[in-house]
Order: sequence, then C-alpha cells, then structure tokens
Amino acid sequence: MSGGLYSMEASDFDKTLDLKKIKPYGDTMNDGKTQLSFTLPVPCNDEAIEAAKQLMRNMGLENPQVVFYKELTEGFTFFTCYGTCTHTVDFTTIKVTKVESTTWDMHETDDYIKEHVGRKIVVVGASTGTDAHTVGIDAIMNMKGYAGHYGLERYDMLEAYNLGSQVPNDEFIAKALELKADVLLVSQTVTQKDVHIKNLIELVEMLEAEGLRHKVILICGGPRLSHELAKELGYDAGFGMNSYANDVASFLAQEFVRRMK
Ligand code: B12
Repeated sequence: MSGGLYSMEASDFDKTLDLKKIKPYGDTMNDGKTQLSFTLPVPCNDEAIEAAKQLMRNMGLENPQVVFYKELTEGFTFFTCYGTCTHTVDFTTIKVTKVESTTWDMHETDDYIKEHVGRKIVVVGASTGTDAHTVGIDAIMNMKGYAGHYGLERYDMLEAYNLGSQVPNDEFIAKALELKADVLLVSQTVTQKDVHIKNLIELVEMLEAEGLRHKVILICGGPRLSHELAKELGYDAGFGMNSYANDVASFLAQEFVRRMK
C-alpha cells in the first residue's frame, strides 16, 4: 500500500508539530488531551464529581470530564479524569543533568575492568533506613537480573554483596568497611514526607564524618530519584526508573578507572 490516505495524514500530522510549544497528544497533534487520577477526601456523590471538575479547571485543564469514580473507603473518592491541557512547553530549551557514561553490556564492562583495573571491584548495596522495598535493589544486583539485564552478582569482575532491606546507615557503613567496598549502592523507594532525602543525606554526612566519603563511589537509585537530585545530595550518580544493572555497572567501572588516573 503506497501513498493514499495514510501518507497524506502522516505529513499533515508532522507539519502541525511545533517543538517550541509542545502539549500532550491524545489522538491528534496538539489536542492537549490529558488523563489524570486522584483521590479527594470527600464522600462519593455528585458534589464530589463537581469538585473534581473544578479542581481540574484550576489546574489549567479545559473541558474536564470524570470518566471513572469509586468510593475508596468511607469519605474518600477516587477519580480518573480527562481534560484538555492549555499549557505548552518549549522542548528546544530543555537541558537535563544525566549520568555521563557509555552504557555497555555485561561482557564489555567485565573486559574493561579486567584490562584497566586488573581486579574485581567490590560493590555493596542495600535498601537503607526504614525502607522495606527490596525489588529495586534486587533488580540491579541479583544474579538472575531483571527485564533481560543480568544483575551485578553475575559479573565476573564485580564482587557484589546485597545486604537486603531496612539496613540502618551505620550498619551499612560498618559492613562496607568490613568488605572493603569500592562502591556503595543505596536504594530508596518510600518518599513519604521526604524520608528518602533525609536518609540519603544522613548517609553522606556519616561517611563524611568518618572520612570515608571520597574513598567510595556512592550511587543511589529508586523510582523517584534522578541523577540531578542525587548530585544535589552529594552522590556521584543517581538512577531512577527504567535503569538496569548494565547502566550502573558501566558507570561504576568508568568512574573507578577515571579516579585511578
Ligand atoms: C511491592 C511493594 C511493596 C512491598 C515490598 C516487598 C519487597 N520485598 O520489596 C511491601 C508490601 C512490603 C510494601 C510496603 C510498603 N509500601 Co510499597 N510498594 C510496592 C510496589 C507495589 C512495587 C514496588 C516495586 O517492587 N517496584 C519494582 C521495582 C523493580 O522498581 P523500582 O523499585 O522502581 O526499581 C527500579 C528503579 O527505581 C531502579 N532502582 C531502584 N533501586 C535502585 C538502587 C540503585 C543503586 C540503582 C542504581 C537503581 C535502583 O532500578 C530498578 C529497575 O529499573 C509499589 C507500587 C508500584 N507499582 O511501584 C508500592 C509503593 C512503592 N509502596 C508504597 C508505600 C507507601 C508502602 C508502605 C509505606 C505502605 C504502608 N502504609 O505500610 C510500606 C512501606 C514499608 C517500608 N517500611 O518500607 C508507595 C510509596 C509512595 C511514596 N511516594 O513513598 C508505593 C508507590 C505505592 C503507592 N502508590 O502508594 N510495598
């Protein structure tokens, strides 16, 4: 099938895209269609639906529609809504602080460490503080890996220790010293009342107080962490959603060699 309706629509579609003024795409370019969900702390009734719509208008969403609502528990109503976003963003001016390393596969990283370091790099990881979530740190460290990416325990040239969850910062540091860690990996999932930030800062302060901060490569990760935030908090790198063991392994190997020079 060549030409015809499809190719005409494709070229029209592209011409209306202005990267200086992007807005959400629903089913036609620039329609601004947005889906959002939230819970209001009010009983599930018509007034609650009207409140949801007014809230959406206040958020800059025109033509607000509630397409699903349900009582969560007495006095709380959950909504799924659509609206038309009236705001735009200039995509051409966006700059993001990113981890500066080339992502390799496991074999490339192992070969690089063999050639440039000549010994195994010791990596100690944990989900620290009160955080009980283990799936993130396991995804990065476990032998079997995650989403088709082998974890750090599988790397020939990494000696990886996963300490699990709810590891207090002082115990984490003590274990890191005992194992002679070169790299520390911290996972933080719970962000309620910024507990992840307090905990991440506490670790940096404790490492600094013991004169250890510059002796280790310090990396954090979690679903609501970014490289930018990690740098702000005193970490060497931060990895958020959609990051895998080979991203972290590539970074730590390259950073380790950079520091040897
Ligand atoms: C499973 C789960 C649990 C399980 C955890 C079991 C376990 N063994 O881990 C249990 C039931 C114990 C649990 C408990 C709680 N949970 Co919970 N939990 C989840 C859930 C459903 C999935 C998390 C998960 O496993 N994701 C999959 C992994 C692979 O993704 P990830 O962690 O993001 O990891 C990736 C990246 O972030 C990154 N990464 C992560 N860590 C690291 C570390 C390093 C070094 C690097 C490089 C990268 C990296 O790489 C990974 C792979 O790409 C989420 C909701 C959700 N759908 O996300 C809620 C969620 C995280 N939990 C939540 C909450 C609130 C809790 C509780 C406080 C609930 C309560 N009131 O008791 C408790 C907290 C307990 C505690 N003290 O920590 C909230 C957090 C909200 C917030 N903003 O903080 C969420 C988002 C649910 C929600 N919508 O409310 N939870």
